[in-house]
Amino acid sequence: EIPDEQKTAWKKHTASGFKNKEDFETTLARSLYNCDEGAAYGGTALAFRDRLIIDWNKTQQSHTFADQKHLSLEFLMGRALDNAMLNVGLKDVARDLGFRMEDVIGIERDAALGNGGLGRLAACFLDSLASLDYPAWGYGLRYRYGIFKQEIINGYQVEVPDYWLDFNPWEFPRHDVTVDIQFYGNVRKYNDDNGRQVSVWENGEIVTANAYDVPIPGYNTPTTNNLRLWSSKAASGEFDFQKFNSGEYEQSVHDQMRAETISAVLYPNDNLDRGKELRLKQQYFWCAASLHDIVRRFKKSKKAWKEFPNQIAIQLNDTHPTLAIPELQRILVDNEGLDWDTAWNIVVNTFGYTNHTVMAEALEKWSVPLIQHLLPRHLEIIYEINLHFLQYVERTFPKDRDMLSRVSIVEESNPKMIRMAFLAIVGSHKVNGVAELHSDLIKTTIFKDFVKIYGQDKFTNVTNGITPRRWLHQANPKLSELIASKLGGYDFLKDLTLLHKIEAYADDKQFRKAFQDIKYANKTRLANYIKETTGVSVNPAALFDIQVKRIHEYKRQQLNIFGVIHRYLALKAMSPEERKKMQPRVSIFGGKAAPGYWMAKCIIHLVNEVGRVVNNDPEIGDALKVIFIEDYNVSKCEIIAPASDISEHISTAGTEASGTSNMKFVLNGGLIIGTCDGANIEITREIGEENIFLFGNLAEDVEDIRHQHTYEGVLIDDGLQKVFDAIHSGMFGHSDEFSALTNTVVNHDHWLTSADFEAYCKTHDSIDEAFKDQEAWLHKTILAVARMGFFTADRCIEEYAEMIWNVEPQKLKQNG
Ligand code: 26V
Repeated sequence: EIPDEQKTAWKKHTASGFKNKEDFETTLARSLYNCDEGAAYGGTALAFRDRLIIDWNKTQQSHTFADQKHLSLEFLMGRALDNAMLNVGLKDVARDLGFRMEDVIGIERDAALGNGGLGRLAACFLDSLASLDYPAWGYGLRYRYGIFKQEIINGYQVEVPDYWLDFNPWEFPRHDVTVDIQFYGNVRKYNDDNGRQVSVWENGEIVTANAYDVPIPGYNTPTTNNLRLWSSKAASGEFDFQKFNSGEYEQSVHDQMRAETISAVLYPNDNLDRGKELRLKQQYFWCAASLHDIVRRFKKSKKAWKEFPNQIAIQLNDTHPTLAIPELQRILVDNEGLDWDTAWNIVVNTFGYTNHTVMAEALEKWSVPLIQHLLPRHLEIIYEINLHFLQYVERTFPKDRDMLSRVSIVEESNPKMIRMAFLAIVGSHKVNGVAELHSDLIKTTIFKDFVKIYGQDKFTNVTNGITPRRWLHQANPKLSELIASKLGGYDFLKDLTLLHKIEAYADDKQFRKAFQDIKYANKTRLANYIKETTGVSVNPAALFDIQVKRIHEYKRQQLNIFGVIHRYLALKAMSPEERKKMQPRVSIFGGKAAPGYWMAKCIIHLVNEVGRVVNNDPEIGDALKVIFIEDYNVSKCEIIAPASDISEHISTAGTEASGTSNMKFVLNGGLIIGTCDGANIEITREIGEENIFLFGNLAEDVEDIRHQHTYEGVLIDDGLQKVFDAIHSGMFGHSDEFSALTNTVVNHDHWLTSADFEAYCKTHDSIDEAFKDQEAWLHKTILAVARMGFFTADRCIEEYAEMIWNVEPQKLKQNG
């Protein structure tokens, strides 16, 4: 029961977002006197939404066509209300609502239209684009089901569908914005009056794309950009009334459902290409709808086609949107009558391609027969693009015969496959990686030949970043406030390099104390959450060691849990007195495994079983706790990231393109244990190598070690062997459950778990040592925070704008 005075206070403030009480009551269809947290959320969200809409409309009126567009199949937005309040600048008004604001905010479901880093990066970029006043739109799919919810039942991952749309105040259906999308059919050719060959794609099946718009408010600016999400529906003319009337309505309902299936679910794989037809349909549906929309808006401007790339830049978030390249070429040649070369010039100057992985199994390929069937005209265009490209390569490298088959967009396998990354490179004017090491690696490995062909300049690096609005101010308001108190305000939220000024306080006793208290409070908040959700009590004074991210062999959660077992065995072998001297630890894991990724699921199971044994071992007590946090997502990360002492970013060197949670943890006053991989390297350069715990083999040596494994077998580290013996003894449940996990290490150890194990454990020992000296530890963490300015997504956007899009901010007039 909520006390009356709270209700009244809340009513007063929330209703202020509405014109009057009646407006509020009719909008929510609910009496103010019958109001729970759900209604409080609904009311507050609708009130803030109304404020956004005014700025949104103004922004959209003033940005008519000079736009960048981000094509991404994933936007991992998380919650919107907190962000809307912050950006509209009324967060403090909302703070004294009658309800605890945290609880009201906590009602909102995550918009989880993404798998992990790639989708969250797109969301951070939207925040930065709006905050920096760039006119920009995101285009994505309105999945009815986002990434599945993870439940842990008896230690195993179980997937539950994420139906998130029943109350979503942040989207606006645009019933007037629809695009008809064609699939299947055939291509008819004829010569027009000028003797020019014309291709007509005809027949097949039509599905309608409906637009839903989501406002993206910038921080401390009226600029409010748009995220347009497409939803699929049976084409209006297609619902077959004849069938319906003649009693075949099952068939007609079936057709309807078939169409709606396209935008029904987000594919939960990251880093594994399975080549499913429905996924290709999703890709084309969304590319075609988006491009149609972009072209329609451009045509309204009445500008010449050659102006297209000056008005519009389209950034491809990985290869998932690559069909946009042949689609734009098709629109320009088949529909608009441009000649091939003029059209191609426009296409190449319009697109930029961001690569997010070097791992072979994640590089998309589509079978030629599948594309032929689904998109016959696009296949012709892809072949023609390839022909022009290979002719160019042959002219440039007449002696290198192998080159042609190596770089061909069409892989001569059985069946033939279209290599989407190659198509993306050929169809874009810039290609970038997401951290320095990664950008170097793509140039020297998977895209090496393309550097020869196009030269260095086509390839560039934009190191990832994160938005400090969500990942500092929202997630860690107390730290943000402390920083603001020293910097004289919150300007650092828009210019993160200003953080360097807190370096001056690294030795300030009072500041250190305040910093330490905030960390302790954040750890307590997480400890409470862990207690509520798992029943396990953890001591906030212990060292919190956190690894949260998608579960993947290359990210090496197995290395972490083997390390934990190693620690457990060591603790067990100690006398109680010795054990007391050890640094108490809480090892926290979280993350989803793709539903079909068996090895990843084994890792989750092992973590849970180890937790069950360790947490119930009376000899161990607070010396070690092992926690698996269920259903890790964006909003949980907002609680977790501020609560680490150490976080783990321990991928096999050369495999993690960048990583972005590494940035979140350091920005929130935690240190890192990591390999020399992805953005860890640049983080080290910025914060200083004395403030990070690096270990393990280097990317340049990984291939040699693997080669050695193949020819000489794997040498299992002694400590790791003890861990395996413990697992095999049945200490953590039936050892058969984990034999795949230990066998892959013994057989080939592709991820260098054994080769890096000793260094990993030793580094953890030095972390324990370092943590004992809390003053020195605080010094490190404060310096690290002060030096994180580089990793703001605002800097990324400025780099993209200058190097790739050639666009400038466009400020709205405040009172216009
Ligand atoms: C690939 C595929 C393959 C086809 C099936 C579905 C699917 C879904 C996603 C992906 C993309 C995998 C690449 C990816 O997520 N990369 C991550 O990008 C982050 C942002 O740049 C970066 O921080 C991570 O290191 C990188 O793993």
